Amino acid sequence: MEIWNEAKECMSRDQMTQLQSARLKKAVTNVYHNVKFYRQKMQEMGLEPGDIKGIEDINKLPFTTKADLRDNYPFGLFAVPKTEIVRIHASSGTTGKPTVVGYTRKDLDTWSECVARCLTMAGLGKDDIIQVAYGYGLFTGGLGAHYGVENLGATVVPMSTGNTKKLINMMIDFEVTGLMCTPSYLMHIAEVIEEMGVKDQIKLKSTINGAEPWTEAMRIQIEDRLNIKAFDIYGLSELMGPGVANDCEYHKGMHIFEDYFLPEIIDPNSKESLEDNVTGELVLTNLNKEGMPLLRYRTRDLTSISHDVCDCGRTTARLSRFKGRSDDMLIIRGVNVFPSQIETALLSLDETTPNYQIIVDRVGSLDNLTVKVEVDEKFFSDEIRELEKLEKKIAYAIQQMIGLATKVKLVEPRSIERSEGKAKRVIDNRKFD
Ligand code: DLL
Repeated sequence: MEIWNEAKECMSRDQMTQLQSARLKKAVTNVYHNVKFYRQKMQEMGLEPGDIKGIEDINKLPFTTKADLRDNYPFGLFAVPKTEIVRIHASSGTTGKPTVVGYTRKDLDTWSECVARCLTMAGLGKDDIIQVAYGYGLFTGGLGAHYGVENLGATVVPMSTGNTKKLINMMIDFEVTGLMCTPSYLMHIAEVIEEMGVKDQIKLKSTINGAEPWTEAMRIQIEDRLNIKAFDIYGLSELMGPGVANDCEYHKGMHIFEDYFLPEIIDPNSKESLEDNVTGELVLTNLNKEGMPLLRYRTRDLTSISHDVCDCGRTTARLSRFKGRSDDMLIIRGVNVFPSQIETALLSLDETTPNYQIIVDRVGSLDNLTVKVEVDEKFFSDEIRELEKLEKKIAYAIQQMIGLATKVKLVEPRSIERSEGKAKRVIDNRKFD
């Protein structure tokens, strides 16, 4: 379906349901016959492919988890002979074996179509010059974005990460209009543009940023800072890579490409489906992947879904801004805290920057939360009393947001390490046995 050209997915809900049901039935038959792991799981559940009549039967099917990918390392979940696989990506988690994904040529075409749709949503087209500053390599960000730009017919500048000044100089010389990188790297690029004093030479129109959680406040701040439009892109290597969903110019959630990915939101504990607009864990099923199709993959990402038609006219379902991952959630003195809540509190104040780090320590049996945040140099030349006043003000804003007393430590600009990929926001020094 070549629908990204006009940038409006105008299928009715009925048409979409029909398409998804037909694709789901095919996908289930395919994995039953070609992936031992799914055949065994379905047999254990007394399920046959014919029992799945449409998407209304989705919750009869087994879930897939990251542990299943690791247990079947490296190629155990491939549904085609290895000779059909033309590319492999892998992500190295913090523990255990990496998770490996394989793509057929058709999978790569689908992927580049999805990324092209995202770029169209961000107002970019054939005439644009787009820098890709996600890492190239086993990470899906660089190459995934790259082929999407080429599929759109725009010009790709494959920067990868590593040299921010060179990126900015090329941005000026090539009159670059689009940039794809993580939101935290975009903040750093903005900082360096300001330091170099070249903001008025930049022709950038849109940036497409994802691979890590970021808040709406941060998106707006960066738009103002660089005078651009910034868009949120979601994806994960297990299902494909970047380009599963992207927000449009209304920024009221990310449109998910439902013709390729069937979304569900579940309660992570009871595993029951949740209604529209209720936050839970996103579960995704690949509807037409050949290389490594996954059924009901538990992403651990927390969001909600809406099926209302968007102001832009697109009829695809929308995922609300990600709250974080269930495994990023900190439990501090029994209270659930997400880094994104702290970011929202920090960005509600004029004095702070989005450069922060959250440190959790355990003293005796008590957990302590410290938020290190960079503030303008001028606060350090002021009286110490002023600095303490500001720390209290920030601590109060955070407490209002998370309901917990927090220690705030103000630090000088540039003292928190910058990231060119996914930022490390949390340092948890507690030992869990
Ligand atoms: O991060 C793919 C990607 C590359 C997406 C470039 C967007 C842009 P993984 O390394 O497998 O793949 O990490 C996937 O990153 O499950 C989320 O937890 C998180 N994530 C990705 N996009 C967003 C986003 C790539 N827009 C994991 N907002 C996912 C919040 C995101 N979290």
